[in-house]
Amino acid sequence: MILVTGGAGFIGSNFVLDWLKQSDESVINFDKLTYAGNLDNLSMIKSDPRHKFVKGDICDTAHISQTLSTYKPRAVIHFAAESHVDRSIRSPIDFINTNINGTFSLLEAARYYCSSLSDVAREAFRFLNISTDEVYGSLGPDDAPFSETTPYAPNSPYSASKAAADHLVRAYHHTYGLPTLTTNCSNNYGPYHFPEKFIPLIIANALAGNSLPIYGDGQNIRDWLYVGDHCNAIRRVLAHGKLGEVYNIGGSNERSNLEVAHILCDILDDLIPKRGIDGVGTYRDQITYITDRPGHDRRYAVNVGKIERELGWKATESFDSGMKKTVQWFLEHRDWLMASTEGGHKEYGDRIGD
Ligand code: NAD
Ligand code: TDX
Repeated sequence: MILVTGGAGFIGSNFVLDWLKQSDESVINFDKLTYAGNLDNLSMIKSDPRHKFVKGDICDTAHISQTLSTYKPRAVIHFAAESHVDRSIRSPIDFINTNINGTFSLLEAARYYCSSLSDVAREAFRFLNISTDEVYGSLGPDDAPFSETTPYAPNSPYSASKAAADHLVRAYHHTYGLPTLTTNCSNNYGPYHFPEKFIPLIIANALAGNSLPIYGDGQNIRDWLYVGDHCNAIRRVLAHGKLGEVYNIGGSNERSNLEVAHILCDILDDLIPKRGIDGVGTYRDQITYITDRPGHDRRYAVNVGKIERELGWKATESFDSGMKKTVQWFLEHRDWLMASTEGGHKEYGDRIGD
């Protein structure tokens, strides 16, 4: 079996669902269930005996060690993190605790677990660290996309904490021989995306008749990847990645935030037309420019040459089809969207006053 951390979050739950569709191998899902973790994401596999949920904190080394020695997974795939840049700006402490100290605890537990394994099992064991393109910092308009050799230059408490985790993973490979792999992926979108993030937030606010908040001039660029393509890439890296190596993953879909908002409004106009005073209206009318995010990275773009060349991975979802599928999914899961929006705002609001 494999063990995933953070498997009740956005990417982790997509990964667990995908994994069980394609494999008979069981999954241990170790998750603290923060505001971003939601077992409803996994309701489809509620009674599937191949999925075992363990509620736990990755900062708790003893609990992880006990989980590893009970289930004896052949791999750890580490998704668990605090993942929202705006929250990291308001209150960095949880990012330091989970992303840095939590990854350290997990590495320690994995190191001791590994040393207890037989030669054959140790040889097969993998520790796959799921990271982000944000560790490379911000690109200018004419800069080449990030490659695996781009120097780290994180700009937010979130990306700095992910960079620290990546360095620890690297050090555990070089110093202790832990069989690690790291992936640095660009912005994901798709089902179960938590509605504090840009794409689901725009969809949720559009449907609720609220303003669609665009930071600054709306010209910041992200490289969007459909979450299912990310899951495929992770499986590929787990199966064929070279130990100690880093693989960048991206969608080669660079879009400004304003373009993304326009695309979402146009899809919604098509699927669920808005009634204006004179009988016609467009969701674009709800777009509102607001104060920029402090330290807002201007542009991300990822060079995916290495994973394509060495592991034969290629993104299969086009941006157009992925966005349509995503909007459709949210329209079909409005209860999920409303429940997540309410839960997230309550928690976020509580913290704003801290
Ligand atoms: P998410 O915030 O949706 O989910 C995070 C999950 O981790 C939740 O289920 C949460 O309960 C769990 N978690 C948080 N702290 C924990 C702790 N201390 N112990 C155990 N579980 C804990 O995040 P996501 O968007 O799914 O991102 C998953 C991973 O992928 C993260 O490491 C993130 O940095 C990385 N990543 C995300 C994106 C993206 O676009 N979302 C892109 C590249 C990389
Ligand atoms: O209300 C908003 N208005 C707005 O203009 C929000 C929430 C965001 N934005 C902008 C900021 C970014 O330029 O949209 C862009 C995307 O923002 P987020 O969805 O918050 O994502 P980002 O900050 O790019 O980080 C995401 O991608 C990389 C994930 O949250 C990270 O976990 C991942 O590592």
